[in-house]
Amino acid sequence: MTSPQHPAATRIALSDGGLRLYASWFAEAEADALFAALLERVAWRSEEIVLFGKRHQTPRRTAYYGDPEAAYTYSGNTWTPLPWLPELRTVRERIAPATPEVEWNAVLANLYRDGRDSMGWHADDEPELGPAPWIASVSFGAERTFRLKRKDGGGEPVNVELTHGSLLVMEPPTQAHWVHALPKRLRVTAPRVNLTFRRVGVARTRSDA
Ligand SMILES: O=C(O)CCC(=O)C(=O)O
Ligand SMILES: [Mn+2]
Repeated sequence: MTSPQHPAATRIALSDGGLRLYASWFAEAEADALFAALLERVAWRSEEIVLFGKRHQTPRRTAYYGDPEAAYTYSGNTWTPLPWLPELRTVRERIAPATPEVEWNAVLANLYRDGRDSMGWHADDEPELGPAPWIASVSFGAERTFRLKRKDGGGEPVNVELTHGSLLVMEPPTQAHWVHALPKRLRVTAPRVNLTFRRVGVARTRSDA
């Protein structure tokens, strides 16, 4: 249950899925402090992916934290989780009331240094996340547009502005039917940190634990 001091979710209904957006889940001062700490303390690194046999640096910095069992493979890389930082534990605890359906055991942190950094179209549908993944996405820093479009090309794309201190929950079966991306925004000169909380492994939600 959402406690009374938290803002209500804006529900964004999708065909075959749904989003809950809490624009100010974190109050300004708390968001500022977490943003500063994460910028400094996360072990940001540049990731290399292989696409059609060619190596590329992804246009952002990333780091993966979680419980030891939450090893994760995507884009051909296996991610061994780093042990939780206190700030990441704090964020996990703070979002728990908004996502009673899931016990998060991992988080992928992304740093977009400025508007030239981005993330291409994809779904968070790796086998490790199970058939019906929930995703909770927390944003700090520069406001950026998060875009979704249906995998089958139907309907209109959906844009969601992700502000400092916001929480976006993607409900199942969104990942099965939609892809999402964070496009470049060349006017943006400030950094943004995004944390996507995931449940990696066998018992994925409280109901099937
Ligand atoms: O930065 C964002 O808002 C999106 C991140 C994302 O889609 C991911 O980490 O899988
Ligand atoms: Mn994603």
